Amino acid sequence: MLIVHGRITSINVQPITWCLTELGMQFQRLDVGGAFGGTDTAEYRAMNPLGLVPVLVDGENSLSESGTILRYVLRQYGNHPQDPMAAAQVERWGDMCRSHIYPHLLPVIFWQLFRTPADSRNHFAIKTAEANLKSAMAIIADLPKSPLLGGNEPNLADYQIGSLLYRYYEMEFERADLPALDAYYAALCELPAFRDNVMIDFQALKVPGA
Ligand SMILES: N[C@@H](CCC(=O)N[C@@H](CS)C(=O)NCC(=O)O)C(=O)O
Repeated sequence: MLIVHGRITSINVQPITWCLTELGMQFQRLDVGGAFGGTDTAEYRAMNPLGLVPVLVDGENSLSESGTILRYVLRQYGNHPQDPMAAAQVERWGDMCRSHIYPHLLPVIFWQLFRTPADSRNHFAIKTAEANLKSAMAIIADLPKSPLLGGNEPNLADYQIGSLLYRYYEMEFERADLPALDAYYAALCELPAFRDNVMIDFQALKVPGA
């Protein structure tokens, strides 16, 4: 059985468990990281020297980095295209998301609104991230030619982009008005595996005063 190390409130764990659930895989998720701890042991650092979640264990092998884990799972057990160019066409949107959406949404918007007391907020950083997200999300909103980026079933890009959207829509900041993105998110919200693994309340991650 596959083992996922990582608390379910982690936005990097959620795409992994969403994907495994969507594929009907048997797996066990262990509460590791955040308030649960467990990332500082020699055993854990051997799997991920950064001490971050998630880590996937498949038999004798372990992997870190959520994008790498997703690509492995989808190649080994899922629907990742065999053809290198077809695979790259999907991967580029996942990579675009990690380079041009994640860094504004998580380390800036989430960190400022949830992990920083209100009187210490960097409003310039928030405004800059909002502007960057508006243009990046407009590009994503233009992508779906069917309800999901991957057509009838989620693909790598859906897992990487879609898993950020719950926080994107739940946090209070200035977003672009993008009906196509709203429709894409609404389609994701119809998926039970998305609801169970991504739509996880994250209010408990707020620090006092935030
Ligand atoms: N690039 C890594 C980032 C992993 C990461 O930042 N994980 C966060 C949670 S979202 C973490 O482990 N934080 C420390 C903790 O939860 O103990 C990935 O994609 O897996």
